[in-house]
Amino acid sequence: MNLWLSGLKEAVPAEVKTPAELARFELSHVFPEKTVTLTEDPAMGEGYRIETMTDGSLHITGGRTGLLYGAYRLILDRLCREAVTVPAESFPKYGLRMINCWDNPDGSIERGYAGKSLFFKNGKLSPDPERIRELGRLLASVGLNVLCINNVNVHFPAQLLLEDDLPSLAALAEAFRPFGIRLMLSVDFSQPMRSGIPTADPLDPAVREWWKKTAARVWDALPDLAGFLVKADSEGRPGPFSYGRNHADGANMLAEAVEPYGGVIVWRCFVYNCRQDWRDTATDRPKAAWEHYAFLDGQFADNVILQVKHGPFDFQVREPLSPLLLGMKKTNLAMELQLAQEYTGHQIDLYTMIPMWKELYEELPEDNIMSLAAVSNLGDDTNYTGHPLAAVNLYTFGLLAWDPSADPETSVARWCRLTYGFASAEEKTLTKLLLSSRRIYEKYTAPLGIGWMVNPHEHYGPNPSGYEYDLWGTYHKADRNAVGIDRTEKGTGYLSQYPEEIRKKYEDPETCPDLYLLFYHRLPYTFRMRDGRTLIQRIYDDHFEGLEESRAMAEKLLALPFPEPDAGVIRERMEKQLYNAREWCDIINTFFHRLSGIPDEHGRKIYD
Ligand code: GCV
Repeated sequence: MNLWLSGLKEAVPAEVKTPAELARFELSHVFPEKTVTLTEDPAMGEGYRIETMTDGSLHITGGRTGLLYGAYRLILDRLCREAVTVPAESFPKYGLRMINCWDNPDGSIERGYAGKSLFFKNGKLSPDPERIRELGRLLASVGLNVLCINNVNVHFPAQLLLEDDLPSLAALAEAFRPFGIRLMLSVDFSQPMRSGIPTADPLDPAVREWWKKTAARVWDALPDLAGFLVKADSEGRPGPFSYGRNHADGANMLAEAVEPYGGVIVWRCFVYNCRQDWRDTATDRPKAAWEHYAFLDGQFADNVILQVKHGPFDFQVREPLSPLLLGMKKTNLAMELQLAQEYTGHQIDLYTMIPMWKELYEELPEDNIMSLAAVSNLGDDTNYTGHPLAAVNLYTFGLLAWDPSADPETSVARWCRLTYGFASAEEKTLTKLLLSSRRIYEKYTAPLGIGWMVNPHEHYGPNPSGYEYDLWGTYHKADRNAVGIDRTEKGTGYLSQYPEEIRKKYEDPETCPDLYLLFYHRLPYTFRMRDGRTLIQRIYDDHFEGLEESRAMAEKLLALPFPEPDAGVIRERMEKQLYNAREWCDIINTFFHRLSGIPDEHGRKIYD
């Protein structure tokens, strides 16, 4: 089972040790009739150039890993039955193309929907070498080059990765090396305290010294470790705030320790008050990241990257681009996406993400960020992603991280072809269904950008007021007249964190794009949308349509000739999706109907 690489019949042997050896191995099987020659040009780094020679053979010139990426380019074109496009030259847009796994040492995965960890079991690293080679191949084939293997919530005994477990970690790093993949580790900001230091204050000399010595030991064992990933002062994690320091103090202290080894500190900006009193109207959670970081612009060391979730909340179906990604011009930034379908259907409901990512790029200049990261959707299920069709998100994430101008339709169609090799009409159907899946899911879940409304903690299925009187800052404030929070200057002021042109686009409910209406505005149910419908009618319509469309999607999808075991898994998950869609539709419509007392203009069934 090798997902979109099912056309590669030979497993990568353990003897393959370098990217160039891997490139030769792969090419020899896919181009047996043709000589493909390789020349390493270190100056090309991760880039490659492919040319046809006068004798008709192909030649790849590239840096150490560039050769491998060039080889996969040729191989995927060939497996797609497309003419190999040469001459071709390509360099990745972002140097760090990262997958963040939220795997715990006990083998569980926070927000994991595809089984247990591929790396950990019973408190220890114990990967299956064959699966690591399969995974490495998948990631390399789409150009991904950094894998953070442990949860950003660093629970004991994950700290041991920097201590007793270093040799096993070094072995894992070696296993990924032929695939051009470097490991990264999530670290516990308070870890020096495990060694008897009474504080983790980033300005304390003993703490600084501890991190320097630790970095020296770690990089000695793993010379190509990419760096450390840090969640600090967030959802109960330790951080610099406990010592009256800011996050530049914290990140720069770690950056100094890893700098001699070329390491980076990827510092997450997911910082907000997760103990908010729901009665407190002065605090608006989406404003938090900006308030914690914007004033520090320009103060971070060169080897610090701030990793910012794409939206200001937390991976909802529809959120605007985080203002931090537009406002910190003097800071290295990474945008964090989430392949794990935490709020987007748990890898049960179909949800193809590339259309959503492309919307983010409509407002994000490509050069504002220097790296792209995604929370992993992987686990030890045979098909790696739980739902076989969820693998499209991993594949397209790789393409986007290499080249943000990747076209959604072509990318998804190629994934379909590589994975299933259907006839053209069936491939078109599947491509279309996948591309429409996000919008369908959006229609039957929380309306028009309001987000949340999910079952608390688990985050699957509807519960309109599940978080309403809770501590997490995620309120909709629906009453009998109106719903939403005013985030304009007249309201919480969140919108003021954006540049002028974005403010203008969203500030007036009359002109604000519909799908963001309830993210930015508090509106009466009788508010007239631009198409003439009332807000409440639009909510009802979207939900009925979402349910109908998911039924139509199921019918078309289940008629496609998927092979087993995928066919069975797809059927089983689609049944659950249909149940979920109906629950969402009926519960959201009933919720708003009971509050507003306004009937559906079309007289469809809503419960009293
Ligand atoms: C790893 C959300 C998730 C948490 C996750 C957190 C984060 O709150 O529900 O499981 O923790 O985001 O991104 O750090």
